[in-house]
Amino acid sequence: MKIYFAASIRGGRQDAETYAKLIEHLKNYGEVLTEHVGDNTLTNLGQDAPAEVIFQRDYKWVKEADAIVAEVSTPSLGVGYELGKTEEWKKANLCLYNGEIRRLSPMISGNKFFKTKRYASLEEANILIDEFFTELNTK
Ligand code: 6K6
Repeated sequence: MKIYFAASIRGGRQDAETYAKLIEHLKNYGEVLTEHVGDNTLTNLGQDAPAEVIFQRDYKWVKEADAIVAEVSTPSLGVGYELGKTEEWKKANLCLYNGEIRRLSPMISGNKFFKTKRYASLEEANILIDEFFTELNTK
């Protein structure tokens, strides 16, 4: 199982620690292609790789992923784009949101294709991840 974990980078890194913990849990279910998203040392100023290289690699990874798990609490253009591709390519998905769901973009919360789930604690998020993969693996 290849898992693409999507979360804000340029959009803001205030939840980077949560991303890292979610990634640790996701590893119980497969290979997480995007571990760098949880890297605490990655600031919103960026890495050295040229944008084209990052884009091409991430595009390919979204395409080959079996499941996309996105943390969507912090608005991010990149995550929005990746979710657009997720829908185009009909990928299994879970969009995790920590906070008031009404603040989430209606382009995600209003789209029934996306499996959007609200969580209040890391434990809750991990349970939602467990439920998602249990359902996916019994399909
Ligand atoms: C830019 C800023 C920090 O690091 C960078 C360059 N590194 C990236 N490396 C890999 N994936 C990236 C990078 N920047 C954005 N992405 C992808 O877009 C990730 O897969 C995230 O899910 C998403 C974040 O988008 P923004 O718009 O918040 O950056």
